[in-house]
Amino acid sequence: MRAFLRRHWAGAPVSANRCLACPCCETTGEAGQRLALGGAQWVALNFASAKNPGGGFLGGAKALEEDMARASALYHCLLRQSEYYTINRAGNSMLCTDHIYSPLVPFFRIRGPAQPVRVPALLCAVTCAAQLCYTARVLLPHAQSLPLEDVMAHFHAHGWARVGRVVQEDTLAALRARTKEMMLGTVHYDGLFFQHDSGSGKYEDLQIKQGFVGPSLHYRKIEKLELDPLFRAFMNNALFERIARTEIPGDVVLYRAVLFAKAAHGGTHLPWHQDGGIFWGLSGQPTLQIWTALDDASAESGCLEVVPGSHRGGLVTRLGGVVHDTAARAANAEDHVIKIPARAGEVLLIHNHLWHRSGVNVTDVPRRALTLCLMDSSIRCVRKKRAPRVFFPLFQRA
Ligand SMILES: O=C(O)CCC(=O)C(=O)O
Repeated sequence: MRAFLRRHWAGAPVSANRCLACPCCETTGEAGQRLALGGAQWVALNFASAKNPGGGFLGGAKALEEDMARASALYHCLLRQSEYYTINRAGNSMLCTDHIYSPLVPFFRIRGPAQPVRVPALLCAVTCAAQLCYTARVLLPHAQSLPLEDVMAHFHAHGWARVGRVVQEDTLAALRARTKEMMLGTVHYDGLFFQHDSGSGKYEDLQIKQGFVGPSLHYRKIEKLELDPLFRAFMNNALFERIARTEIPGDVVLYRAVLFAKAAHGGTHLPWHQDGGIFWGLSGQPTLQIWTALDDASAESGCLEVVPGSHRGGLVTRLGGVVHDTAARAANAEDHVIKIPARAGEVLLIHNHLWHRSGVNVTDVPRRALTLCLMDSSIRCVRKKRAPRVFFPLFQRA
């Protein structure tokens, strides 16, 4: 038996699941089909989720494991190994050394559903938990046992809370580098959503529905970061799971993973707003957002500003989104606003209904932050105009 390995991890120049540096530039399924023709028995290494069979396959994610799941019967083989997933979901250790061996898995597609093959190739697969090994390093050691009681009490009372500075410097550097690669278009995933700065710094001048408009460091927003394996591994960390478990009873899914960026001497004013309402097209209202500073976010670079306690008033309009000037004046928002500067690596919690905003960046360095909105998997997409969204499963109960 021989083994082959696809390089798709942090730092590799990837586009979805294709390796630009590799001379053959094939997916695992493609390489397997080709090699199987030679008659030898090959083993494919599946760098995988330790908690979810197929990783984010059902939610449409596109890294190595998901690509293999779409091209083969591997997902069904993994579903039969429930003990492996039960143990890993329940375990406190962030390191996982076990693996699953699946002999003779039929690979019946080259890539997507449109490319079935006439004769399926039979490959063996070794499924190894790559992600948990990475999450062991994404946070500073004290994050594992960080007490959360006071943090959550502050969050409930004021609508926001400081979790603390918990992210490793090399993780921040990797996420910042990946952000830049996505903005410059050297790393690309189908389905990433971009919004460029307005140029004037005014929110009302933003162009909607333009998406990626070419290489630029002046994108204010990138959404669907769960498509990127590096961001996905970061958000899948044990501290965020502990936070989510304090608020969300069932399986935890991701409503959105968004980068909010303000380039050096750039950015766009983000007015008072709430994150929810009819506009979000959901059967329930999410309440938990985990915000991580990738750079220092000072008053000068456009840190978050909030009206403490405003979440208790619920949504200002049923539609949600921007809180209009009349409502802000009526509530004397300017008398109550506080700025929340944050250091790179610091994590904040933001209630979806808290009035929050941020300004432009007048410093020489960028200010980028990742915000994750988490919710219970029982909340459904109720939009009618397009097919309902399927939300990315982040933390599942055993
Ligand atoms: O970071 C920012 O500027 C805005 C963040 C935000 O609106 C959010 O996390 O919901």
